[in-house]
Amino acid sequence: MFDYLKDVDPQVYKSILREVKRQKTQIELIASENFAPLAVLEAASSPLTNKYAEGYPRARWYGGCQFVDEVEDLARERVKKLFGAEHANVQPHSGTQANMAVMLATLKVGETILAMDLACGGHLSHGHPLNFSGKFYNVIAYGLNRETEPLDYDEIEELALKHKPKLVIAGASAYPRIIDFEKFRKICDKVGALLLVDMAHFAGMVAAGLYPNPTPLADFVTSTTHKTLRGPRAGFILCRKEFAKKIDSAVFPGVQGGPLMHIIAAKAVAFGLAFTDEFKEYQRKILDNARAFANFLEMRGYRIVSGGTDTHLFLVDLRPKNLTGRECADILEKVDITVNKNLIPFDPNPPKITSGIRIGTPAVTTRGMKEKEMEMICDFIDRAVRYRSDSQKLDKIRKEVHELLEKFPLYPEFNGKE
Ligand code: DSN
Repeated sequence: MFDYLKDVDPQVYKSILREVKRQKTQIELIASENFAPLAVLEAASSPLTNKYAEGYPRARWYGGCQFVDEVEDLARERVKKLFGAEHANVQPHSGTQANMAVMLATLKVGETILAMDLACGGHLSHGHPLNFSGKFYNVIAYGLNRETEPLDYDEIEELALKHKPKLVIAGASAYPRIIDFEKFRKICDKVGALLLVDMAHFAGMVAAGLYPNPTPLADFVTSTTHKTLRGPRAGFILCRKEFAKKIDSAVFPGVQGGPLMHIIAAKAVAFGLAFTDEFKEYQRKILDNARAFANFLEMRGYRIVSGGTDTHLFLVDLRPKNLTGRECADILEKVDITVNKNLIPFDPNPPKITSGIRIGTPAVTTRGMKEKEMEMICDFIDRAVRYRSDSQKLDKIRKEVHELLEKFPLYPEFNGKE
């Protein structure tokens, strides 16, 4: 790998090697990250990057598009079949751009969106004041039940009746429970709102039948492709036929120019792989690992938000350990375990500090780890937290982390030397 790059641009080559080495030698627990299969990486680095293909298959602005048309058709057909959708647009470069296109297709500036508060687990592109969605639209935020921490559907309905949103968004980046799409549909029908489900985090589990499929109930479904779906870094939109034209024009020319055809090829590969029994089995293991992991941490005195998880991720409330999320993430980085600090519901700390961390199991499951290894990682975390001021003990844990990772090799093909 990188036979040409290392001579042509040694600086970039070396940085890539260092990053690959980091990925190999750290336990990756960031819930939104994963390791794409080599076939996906190959497609993403193919000469399809050379092709301009503004427009859609058989309706392009440039000549020479017959083969990239084949690729985009494959990606569209596969993702439609995977989720049972009437129409798919596979051009969004990211989940945020997918959401942006849906909003452009459905809302006028100043109209009202009802979406989950980022502080309760929502996403930046669902109406955060610093994001386009919060700047262009009137955003009403819904949250969680303070006692038990699942979504508060009564509150969502009350807010919908009061504010009459044009678009309701369901979906989150830090919510460990199953979202009841039927309840959302009923609320939307009551107030005449459109329903957008952003399934970026749990799309792989939907594909495997382990999480309810929002596609038959929602007007629009958006997603990324690089989280549980284990594809390239990108997005897509599903919708009913009646919205197909609006969505396609909102993506191009609405919010994007030329599509990234090499990435669309990589999406087609990932969608193809998601039909396999091996992929379904993989999603089942992600879930088993997340549940086991949360349970092991709970047994060591950490509070798990909402008491557990139905998905690939969970949130850990660190207050019983007198630790903030930022402190914990920094300690774990010292032993080569990567997590992100995360607000917990009704967090007394600000977003740059937080009282929690978010843990996800897609990446460690891709490396082949099972419940036994989840227990070992829990033990590393707990010891690192307990001995956080003892650098010798932290060094020992780091060594054990590396020993564990050596048993679950990642990308043996990328073995270049600096
Ligand atoms: N930033 C992603 C996450 O970590 O959940 C969502 O876009």
